[in-house]
Amino acid sequence: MSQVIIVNPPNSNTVLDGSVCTVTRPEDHTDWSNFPSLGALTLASALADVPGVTPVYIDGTVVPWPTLLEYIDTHAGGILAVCASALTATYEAALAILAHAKAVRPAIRTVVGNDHFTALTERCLANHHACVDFGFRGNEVVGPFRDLIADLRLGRVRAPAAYPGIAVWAGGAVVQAPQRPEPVFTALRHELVDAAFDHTTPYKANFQTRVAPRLRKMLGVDLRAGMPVEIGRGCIKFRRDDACSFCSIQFGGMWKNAVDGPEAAWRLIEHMSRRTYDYLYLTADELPLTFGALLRSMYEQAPPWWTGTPESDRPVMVGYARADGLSNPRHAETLRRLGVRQLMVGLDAGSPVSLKAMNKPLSPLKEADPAHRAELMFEHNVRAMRTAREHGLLLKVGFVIGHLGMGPELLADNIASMRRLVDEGKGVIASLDVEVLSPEPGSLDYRYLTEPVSYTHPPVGGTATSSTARRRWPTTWPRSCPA
Ligand code: B12
Ligand code: SF4
Repeated sequence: MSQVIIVNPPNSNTVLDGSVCTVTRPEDHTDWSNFPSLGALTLASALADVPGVTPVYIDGTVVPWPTLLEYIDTHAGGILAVCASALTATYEAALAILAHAKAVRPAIRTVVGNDHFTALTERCLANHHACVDFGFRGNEVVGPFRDLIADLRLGRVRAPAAYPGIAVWAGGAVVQAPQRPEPVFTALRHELVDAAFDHTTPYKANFQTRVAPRLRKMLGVDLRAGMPVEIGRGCIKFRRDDACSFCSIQFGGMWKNAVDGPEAAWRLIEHMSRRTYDYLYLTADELPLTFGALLRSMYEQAPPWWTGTPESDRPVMVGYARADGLSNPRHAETLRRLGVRQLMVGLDAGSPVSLKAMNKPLSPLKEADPAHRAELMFEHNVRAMRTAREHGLLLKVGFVIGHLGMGPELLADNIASMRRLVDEGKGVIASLDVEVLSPEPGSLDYRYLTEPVSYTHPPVGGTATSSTARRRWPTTWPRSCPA
């Protein structure tokens, strides 16, 4: 059997000297290394039935760095491929792992995927093709990744078109194959989590010290263990390729994807809760506006095992929502009835100029007086907090402060607006995460800083669901902006 290692690297700054911390420090991140990495488990599970291949799941956020590298040293002779998931914060660590594998045994093949690679494919391959043999862009790549590994096991590699979503360095240039749609992968093989290393013990220990006490205090529930659950992925704003300017989520070829209806969603939730996970982290980037129909039909078709379980014994769900989705009481009620107790919500506060600069509104501001629209959005946020309070939902509020072109006056305006909102949210805001803008690769802000002022936002795939939108940044800023 050949081993194929799927590794979720730790944040680079935690393991590599000189690598800067560009995100919240892991020790300050309440959800850090509390539960299995769904992306890595998905890819490992997809390989479980490939003949001659043993998938090896390693989460570098709980397995110590020297142990991880040592595993590659010890098993080098039997390793077919090392595959790493790369976010911007983890990309350098991912490269170090792949370079290590190549140094130990050059015949080991290396594969990389996830948001950082998707956003910066050209640059990653141009600069690092010495240690990256294959990359995959976007989310819908599980099938092609499995096909690639199966072919590598047979000692062959076909042309890129055989692996939709792949990107390779060939003849001094990047060669890519467009993504194709595929269903959300749900056949998870949980036994892989502890097959090579005991991940569960540290996950549970972290969960018990970070998440469980907080939820006990705020909701009065005792929780055992957490697990991310993907009933859908996407955000309503991706539909028109109109993400907030700081958003670095790479949706790839499909702006939204979901499991096949309410029964499939319930099956997944039942599967998780039967495995004693009682804190389910719904990974969808936005729930009420993007997946409203699915959530409503889940509520209408709730299975007997769920309706027959007392509310206090049901798993607690957490997820993401836009404030304007939550301000609708119908949405809040559906979420609450489905067992969602906590929501991560980005607040849309600020001056009209700031809202526009961050591309926050769902519909264009031009339709009405911008100041009036900003006030309406503010009201939406106040209503969202009121509705959440009425339905017993706790909010983890996020706010990005700063945007390109912001000056002292706008900063003061935004802080004042934010403070008003926080006052309104007393008793319903469980935690507040205020981040200073740090444009990450893949975001509009990053592209604005690194590419010409006007550009075409390229679709990753060629599917019907991707769109091409030409977006122009204001070349003249209002007087209060220095740019
Ligand atoms: C849930 C989540 C978390 C959870 C992870 C839970 C878990 N253990 O699984 C927690 C809260 C722990 C977390 C932590 C972090 N996260 Co996070 N997270 C998400 C979120 C909302 C969903 C990810 C997810 O599970 N999706 C479902 C799974 C199945 O998909 P996936 O992981 O994307 O993997 C698929 C593809 O990407 C691809 N793929 C992924 N890896 C690989 C590797 C190979 C070889 C191949 C072929 C394919 C491939 O195939 C997979 C199957 O479809 C995303 C937003 C988003 N929509 O992506 C942010 C997001 C990925 N996180 C982000 C960040 C910044 C972080 C942190 C760095 C934050 C911090 N301060 O430390 C840490 C990193 C932790 C680490 N080292 O792993 C950013 C990344 C931005 C960027 N450009 O890099 C995102 C996009 C959110 C955002 N915009 O801020 N996160
Ligand atoms: S920041 Fe949130 S609301 Fe804005 S585009 Fe990204 S996921 Fe959607």
